[in-house]
Amino acid sequence: MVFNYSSVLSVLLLFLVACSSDTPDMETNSEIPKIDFQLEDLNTTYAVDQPLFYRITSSSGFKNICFAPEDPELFYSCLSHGSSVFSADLNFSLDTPGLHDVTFYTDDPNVENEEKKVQLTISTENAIQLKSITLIDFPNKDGAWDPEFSDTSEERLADLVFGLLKTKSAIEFSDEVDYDQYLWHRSDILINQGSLTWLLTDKDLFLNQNTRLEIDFGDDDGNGIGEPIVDFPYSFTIDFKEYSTEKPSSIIFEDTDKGLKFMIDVEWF
Ligand SMILES: [Ca+2]
Ligand SMILES: [Ca+2]
Repeated sequence: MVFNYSSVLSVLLLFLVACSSDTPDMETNSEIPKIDFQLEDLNTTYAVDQPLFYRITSSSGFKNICFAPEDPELFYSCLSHGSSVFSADLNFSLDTPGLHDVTFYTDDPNVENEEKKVQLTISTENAIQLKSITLIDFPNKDGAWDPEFSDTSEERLADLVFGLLKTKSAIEFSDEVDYDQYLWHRSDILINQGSLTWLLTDKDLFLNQNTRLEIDFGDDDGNGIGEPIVDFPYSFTIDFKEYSTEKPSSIIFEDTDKGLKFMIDVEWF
C-alpha cells in the first residue's frame, strides 16, 4: 500500500480551515472602520485645458486621497498625510473634448475605503485643434543628415521628428493651479524626408487658445537618439493667442536666424 502524504496534508488543512471558520466573520468585518467623503464641484464651465476645482470633505477623515482622470491603472495621483485630514482641495485639467470618467478614492490601510466616480463633458470652448504640421525649410534640407550613407543615397536625408511641449495645469492637491511644461506629443518619423507633413487630426491634439506650446524638430537616428535640426536653443515657442482675432486656418512660423520655417494647420472653435 502506498502512503499518500499529500492527501493526509489536505485533510489536515481542511480540518484547520473548518476550525478557523468557527470565528465569527461578521463580527470581525464590522470592526473595520469605514471612510466617507463628499465631493464639491466648484466649476461652472468644463473646457479644454481649463483648470477644474473640487473640494473633498470627510467626517471620518482620511490619510490618503487619490485622483485618477481615466483608468486608475494608467495614470493617477495621490496625496498622503501622516495623520487624518478632513478636507482637501484638488485641481486638474483635461485636454480631450468629450466625456471623461474621473475617479476620486481614499487609499488608507486597514479601513474600508471609499470611491466616487464623476462624469465630465469637456467642451471645445476657446480651443484649437492641430490638424497638421508641415516643415517648409530647415538647415541642410535635402542634404546629408546621416553622413554614413553615400551622397547619392536617399538614406542620407533627415528622418524627421518633432516633440510638442505643452504648458498646462498638473494634477494638484491644492486650491491653486500649478502650471507645468511636459512632453505632450511625440510625432511619427518621416523617413528620409519622404514627406514633410505630419497629419495630426487623429491624434486629438486640442489646446486652449491661450496655452503656450513649444516645438522642437529633429533628425531621428534610431534607438531614441537624434539630433536637433537647429542650433541651440532647440525649441520654438508657438503662441496662438496673437492669431485669435483673425483665426487663420494655416499659420506660418519662421525663425530666419536659424533657417527654420514651418506651417501649422488648425481648426478654431
Ligand atoms: Ca542623423
Ligand atoms: Ca536618413
